[in-house]
Amino acid sequence: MNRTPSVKYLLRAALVVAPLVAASGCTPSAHGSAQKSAAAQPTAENARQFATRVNEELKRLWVRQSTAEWIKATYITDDTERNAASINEEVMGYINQAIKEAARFKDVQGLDADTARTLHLLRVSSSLVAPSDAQKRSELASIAAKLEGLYGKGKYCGKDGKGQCKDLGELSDVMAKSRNYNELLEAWVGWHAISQPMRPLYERLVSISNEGAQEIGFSDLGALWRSNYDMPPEAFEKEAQRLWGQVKPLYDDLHCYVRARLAKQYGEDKVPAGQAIPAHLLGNMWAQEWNNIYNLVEPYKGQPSLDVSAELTRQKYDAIRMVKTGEGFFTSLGLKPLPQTFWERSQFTKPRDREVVCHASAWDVTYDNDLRIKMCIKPTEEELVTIHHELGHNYYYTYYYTLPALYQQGAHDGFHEAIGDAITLSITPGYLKQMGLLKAVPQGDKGLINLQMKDAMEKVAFLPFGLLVDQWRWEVLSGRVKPEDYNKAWWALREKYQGVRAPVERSEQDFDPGAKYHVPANVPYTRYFLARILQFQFHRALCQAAGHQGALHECSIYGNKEAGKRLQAMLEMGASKPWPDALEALTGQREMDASAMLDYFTPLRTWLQEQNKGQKCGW
Ligand code: X8Z
Ligand code: ZN
Repeated sequence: MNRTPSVKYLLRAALVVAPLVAASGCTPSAHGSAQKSAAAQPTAENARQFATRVNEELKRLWVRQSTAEWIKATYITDDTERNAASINEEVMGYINQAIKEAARFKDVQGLDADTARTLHLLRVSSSLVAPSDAQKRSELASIAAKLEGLYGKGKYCGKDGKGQCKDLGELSDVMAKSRNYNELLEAWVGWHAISQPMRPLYERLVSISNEGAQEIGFSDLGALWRSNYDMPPEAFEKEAQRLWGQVKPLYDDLHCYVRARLAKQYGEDKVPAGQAIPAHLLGNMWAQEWNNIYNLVEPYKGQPSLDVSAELTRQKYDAIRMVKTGEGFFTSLGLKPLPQTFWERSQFTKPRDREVVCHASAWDVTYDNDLRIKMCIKPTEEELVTIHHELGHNYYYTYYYTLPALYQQGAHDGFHEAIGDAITLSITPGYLKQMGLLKAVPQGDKGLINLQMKDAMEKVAFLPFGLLVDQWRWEVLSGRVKPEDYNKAWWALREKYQGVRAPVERSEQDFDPGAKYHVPANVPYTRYFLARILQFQFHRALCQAAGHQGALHECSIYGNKEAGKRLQAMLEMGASKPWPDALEALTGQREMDASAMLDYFTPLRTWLQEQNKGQKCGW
């Protein structure tokens, strides 16, 4: 599942795409009331009133912001970009101001828990912060809009620029389907050229937003991002590395096996043992998920097909039917159906007559159960999985939309990303057969290994990519990596974590991080790494609630109302409590833990180790 096309979470909340900033607003009246409170004594009661007002003002601003963002993402023009930039500018101004005002309550004794949490969430509410200098704020907002626009409009029109242009969706099809080394290379190089013009803009974004982060007391913007996990930023850095340490051995085994298979396909000279794999051979533009080359690594031939895409095409599934299928899973758990407006307001397919951001995203535009998805759905399994992912976001929104604005978020952003994915772990061959999307359920050890391989090519392969995108941004934002080394540092991390290398020489003319949506869109990425781990932890807990006995990889919670209740209880909490409380409500555990993921893949792991005997693994 590579989810290619689009997202939006720029804003804060939901996840999905969060825009640039958390939304809030800086209208004169909003300012006015913030100033009124500034004049008040720093007492616990005044802090409470301030927090209430900020929630109300933020909600108004965020609604305006996400409305502008929605219009922009579904109709990219200079005008919609300018319009969104203008409200984002206002929101950033409001937040900067509100955070400074909140600082006066820092040493107040006896704050009630909700007020203290609200003031904390306010400080970390936005993934982009502007300094108080109005000119810089306006520049930042316009840069952020331009960067996302450059990505959304990106196309490759052939080596001479005069061929038929291909957008990311078309280039991703090549990456997924072609097995021709040079054709893959051309698509890869073609797409990676779109981000060259982003470089000076990104440099400026780093510098201005760091200034903003420093004004509100963070060492840099990356430190602000890392402060959003109910622990000090240094502790979070260690936590991410701890989790990576848990899963790296599994990744290494998969890498070794896949590289050997690729060497068979493309030749030892192109894919040498003991070295990083060329980034264009793994079926995905960013080599982030490898399931598109499953047929190259299939352990046992002659087992029943796992190719859901073929069935979707054969049965002429359209976008609506695919989304209805997704909704059907959630309602089978006893969760409510999506509102009628979801069907009226979503963008399901790519419009023919205008530029849009195709990267999938889920929204509650008015923070009031105004649920939507924005996708460019094609009839593939990958897209079916992405639909469940996006609906997971929508189900979070629908269960917390009555909370105050700053609580309308996931327990942390990785929770938001993990809900739909946890559900997809229940999309077993048995379920797919029931849906008429597989002819037969694979049986026995061979069937199981094939199935686990397919899962691992998506879930396990993703882990290092999920981690490294922000390792790069943290280094860039902290100033440890300078603009003259942006690209070099990117490839050093891709090699270190993924064991993947650039297929052709790169230089500092290139800006390869910008070819991944979340960089120009300024969406933090560690959330997806956390989500890959959390989704198995959630799945294990939901399976226990459903009374499942036996191996974790055999469980499906489809149709189980007990599991639905447990899930709903966590969703309803939003961000009202520190995330360990939410995790405990669902799983009984207070720590993120990859052991469920490792358990799930035990059969495959044993098999991989057998296959890799005598191989020169590592890179
Ligand atoms: O961006 C997304 C979702 C929207 S939140 C489609 N994902 C990441 C990506 O596409 O890179 C989901 C998996 C990782
Ligand atoms: Zn998502």
